[in-house]
Amino acid sequence: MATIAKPQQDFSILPDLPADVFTAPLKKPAHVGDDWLEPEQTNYTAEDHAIWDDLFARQMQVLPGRAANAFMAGLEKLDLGRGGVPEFGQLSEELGALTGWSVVPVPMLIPDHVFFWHLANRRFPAGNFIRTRETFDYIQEPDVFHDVFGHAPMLTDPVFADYMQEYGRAGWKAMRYNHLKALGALYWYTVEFGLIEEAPGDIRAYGAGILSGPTEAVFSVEAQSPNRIMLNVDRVMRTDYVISDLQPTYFVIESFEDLYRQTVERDFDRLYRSLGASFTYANTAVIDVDNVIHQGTQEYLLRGGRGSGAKPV
Ligand code: HBI
Ligand code: FE
Repeated sequence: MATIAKPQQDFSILPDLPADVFTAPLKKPAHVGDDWLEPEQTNYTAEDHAIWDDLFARQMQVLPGRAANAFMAGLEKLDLGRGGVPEFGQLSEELGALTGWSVVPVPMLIPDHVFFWHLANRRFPAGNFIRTRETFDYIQEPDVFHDVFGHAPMLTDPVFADYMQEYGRAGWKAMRYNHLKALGALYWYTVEFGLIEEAPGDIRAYGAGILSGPTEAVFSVEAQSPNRIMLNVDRVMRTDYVISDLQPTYFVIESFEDLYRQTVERDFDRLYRSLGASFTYANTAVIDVDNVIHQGTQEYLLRGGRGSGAKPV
């Protein structure tokens, strides 16, 4: 049967996608090859560099005491506040020396299987552009600030670095089962919107989607509205997610080791065979087996969420 995962796939060159796998049609720009990599990094203007510096300064107002220690240490190790958009060659050398990862420029959102292939090779694809003053607060597509400020620091953590590579490998398996939505939920609730309990009662954010913006950095760890639930990989992979507003639920890990262990120990073949076509749990659900740290009021969502003027309380 063509959809059964091979035990260990070779990712040295981009594998062919089986014909029965569903993919979103993305139009490849003429100047990139099958790897979707830009020939070189954008030559950012002085204004672009100033935008990076202002975004950086804004985050530093809110991250201390709210971002995970591993993230703050990563910012420091990579010296991401040295001024201006980082040069990927130098950044990759520094990251490479720490965990073997590199950062490579891509024009836009790239196809899932290409994204996963880069991750499986410890390359993180980062947007080759930066937002403008007009889109300072909210952008649709991930730019270099989200991708580098948000994601690169965690790639300096050896365990998290391995988790991201495993995720890339797992992506190919999920695609062969046509259950990428389920694995996408795991990425969403960990890599993008994950929280970690660093000490009893001390909840910090490590997700890039949280840490690259000012509002959710506070909301995720302090607001009364959202649920905070200890992460269980099975439960998370059955949970719906929304991409355009503050999260109604965050999942909290006890350590990166535990996240890594839960992920590699879970038999995803078996899980995918048991899944239906849609998610079992709404993104607001609290279920009886959950280990709940905080049951949210959902006041923000009930008042109308983004665009309603509701305060992120
Ligand atoms: N492309 N550039 C880019 N950045 C992403 O984060 C990204 C992507 N393509 C696909 C993708 N993410 C998803 O497959 C995962 O987030 C699940
Ligand atoms: Fe991201």
